[in-house]
Amino acid sequence: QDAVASPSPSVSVFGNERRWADTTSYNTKKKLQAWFQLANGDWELGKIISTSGNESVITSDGKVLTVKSDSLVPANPDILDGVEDLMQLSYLNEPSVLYDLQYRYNQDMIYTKAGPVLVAINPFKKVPLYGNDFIEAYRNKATENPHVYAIADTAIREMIRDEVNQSIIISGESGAGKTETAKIAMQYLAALGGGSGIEYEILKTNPILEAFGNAKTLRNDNSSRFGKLIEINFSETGKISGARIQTYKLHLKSVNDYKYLRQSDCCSIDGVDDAVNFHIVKEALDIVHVSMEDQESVFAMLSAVLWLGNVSFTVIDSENHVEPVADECLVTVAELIGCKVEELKLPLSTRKMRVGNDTIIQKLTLSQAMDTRDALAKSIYACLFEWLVEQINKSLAVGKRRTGRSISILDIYGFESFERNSFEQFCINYANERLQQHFNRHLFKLEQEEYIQDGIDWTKVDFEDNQDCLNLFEKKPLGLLSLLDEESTFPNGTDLTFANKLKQHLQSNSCFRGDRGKAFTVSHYAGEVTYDTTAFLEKNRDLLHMDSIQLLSSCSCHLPQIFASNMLAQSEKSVVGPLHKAGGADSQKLSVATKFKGQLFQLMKRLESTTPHFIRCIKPNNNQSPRSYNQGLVLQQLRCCGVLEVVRISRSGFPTRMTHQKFARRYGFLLLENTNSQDPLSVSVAILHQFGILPEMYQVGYTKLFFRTGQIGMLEDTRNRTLHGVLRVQSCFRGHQA
Ligand code: AOV
Ligand code: MG
Repeated sequence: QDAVASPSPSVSVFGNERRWADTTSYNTKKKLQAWFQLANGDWELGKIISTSGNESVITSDGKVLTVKSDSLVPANPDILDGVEDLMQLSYLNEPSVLYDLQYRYNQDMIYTKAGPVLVAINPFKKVPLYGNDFIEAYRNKATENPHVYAIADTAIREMIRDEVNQSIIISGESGAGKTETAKIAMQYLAALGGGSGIEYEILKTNPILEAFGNAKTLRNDNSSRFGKLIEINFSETGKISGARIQTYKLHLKSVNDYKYLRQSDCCSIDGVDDAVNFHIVKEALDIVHVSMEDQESVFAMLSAVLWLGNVSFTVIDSENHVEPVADECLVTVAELIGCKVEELKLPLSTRKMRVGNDTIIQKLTLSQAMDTRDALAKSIYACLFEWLVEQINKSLAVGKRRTGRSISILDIYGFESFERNSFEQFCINYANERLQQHFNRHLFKLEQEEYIQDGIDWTKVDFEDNQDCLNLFEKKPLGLLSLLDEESTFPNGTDLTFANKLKQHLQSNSCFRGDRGKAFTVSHYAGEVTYDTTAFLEKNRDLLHMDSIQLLSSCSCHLPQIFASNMLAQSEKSVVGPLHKAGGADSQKLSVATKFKGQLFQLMKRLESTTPHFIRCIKPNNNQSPRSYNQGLVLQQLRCCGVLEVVRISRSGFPTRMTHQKFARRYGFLLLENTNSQDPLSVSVAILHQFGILPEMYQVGYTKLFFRTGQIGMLEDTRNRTLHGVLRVQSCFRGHQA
């Protein structure tokens, strides 16, 4: 069962509408099946009855239609219905891929391979694919159906075999099933590497973090606004020895969340929601061994954040300067964080500024005071979250020795494109652009380089390199991020001046287009996205001031103190200019976008030292309903994650490779006739001949043999059967001796 199909497809780009198409000449004379497009964009299957000129008559569902011949897209023969790897399709085009996935999805086969990538379609219902029996089947290689378990299994095996750390990178839209998929992968790793008990704790970290994330954002589920990397450590014997969680939080929770909180229940939030939160989070904290005392502090901080949101202000002079109202809210916050009411009032109504050698105290206007209050609430919450993650990590770091290997699972938000795209989408899409490059580099560049290095004749297949787009973001001083930071520090900078600056400097970049007013468009690998710069500057500025940090550091409770020293450490690290600029802000801190970029680079550095395995989660409909498959929605996601390109590249190459030595050693004993030579290459060639592997199915490089998909499987089968036969004979023999 080989995936190499003929005729081989070629690629053409028809703009965004049909980024990918199979231009294989299509013989319409035969009564073949073909896809034609309905007015709503969906593809439907038809049979060609006749063709004259450039029009074809087709039947579909009992109807007879006339369509333009060149709008028809070839469909695969029925025998290829529901193939488990898209590489096996003879005609590789969008409708065929959509159909294959749908065919499988309708039979609860939610997993399909796209070459090296696993596509997972959210079933939105329980599917009978998990649990111990399935785990056993994948562990014993009793099944080859695509599955998260199979990916996890490969990761473990490659970790042990190659002694290289592994990563499983899971991406997709909100609700596509990333977190579920991560849990399923962890389930498998825990089953195979379990024994120490630590695996149960690891499995529980997800609900802990999610419960905590939800606890804060209430009805607005923002839990995946942070990327999450779970690193599971294995000992030399392949047992789980510990784990580490790292979050890449965007710090992007919008101020609206807080307003929403305030509006919903006002001061009564405290009692109601804390009761619910208390139960969920308490259980979680017990599991990660957070002491009772610390637990109380955690809830005190959570309450402080909620109460802080309710602090109101009153105008105190003719210049609109304000002071916080000393009501129940303010008093409670002061009590919870451990300071005097007056001490809390100060940073919420004034700001210390250095001018030359003098310190002046500036009074805040209402909007400044509200921003300061929200920034403080946000920071306390972010610090609390980070602190919690740290506690979890301490609890999971059982075997501190970092001798073994690890498998990291990355659950990260996928590419986003909405009607209106703001700063959040800007950051998320930038991150995905980086991840896409990692993906490209791994699958394509490394692949090609290896062929070339080994002297293989392999016509280069072009792939969409997104380096230009990354340059658009990262170039200094004239890139999107640099210009954003620059404009954010200008006192007179506005969203409009920012947009104008972009148009002025970036118009020549092919990935950039300035639009009318405050908008601009970026050509991402996944398509064009138009961003609205409204609130970009505000969201990019880190609004937390020194005064607030100082307040926290002087509090009598220990958590605020820890938070303050963490914030100080962060801002010291990130000071770009002199700490106190004359006439400028009280301290210079890194912008949100720059911090984000720093974290992203750290993440990429970690990932680059691993062998990646990719899982793309797809949401088949927007209603979370089972059995509903929206072609347009699925197609858009497939394009976003480059699934089609991957298949095309993979099946035109030689994905399996092995050194001459290893090949000779692994299969040499299967030779029926002894070769005269001990030379690995001669032995290898003899093996290839004996098994009748066709010349077009492999290539001999300087150091390695390269195979088309499916070829090595047959050799492995023979090897396993032979080995097992030998073992059986041996054990029989031993039995007789006893
Ligand atoms: P996400 O992680 O991708 O979204 P989740 O993993 O939380 O999405 O999945 C959303 C919901 O889809 C889950 O609560 C399940 O009901 C369902 N689901 C996903 N995968 C499966 C599966 N394999 N089997 C059964 N049900 C599934 V987000 O964190 O919002 O970005 O915000
Ligand atoms: Mg999630």
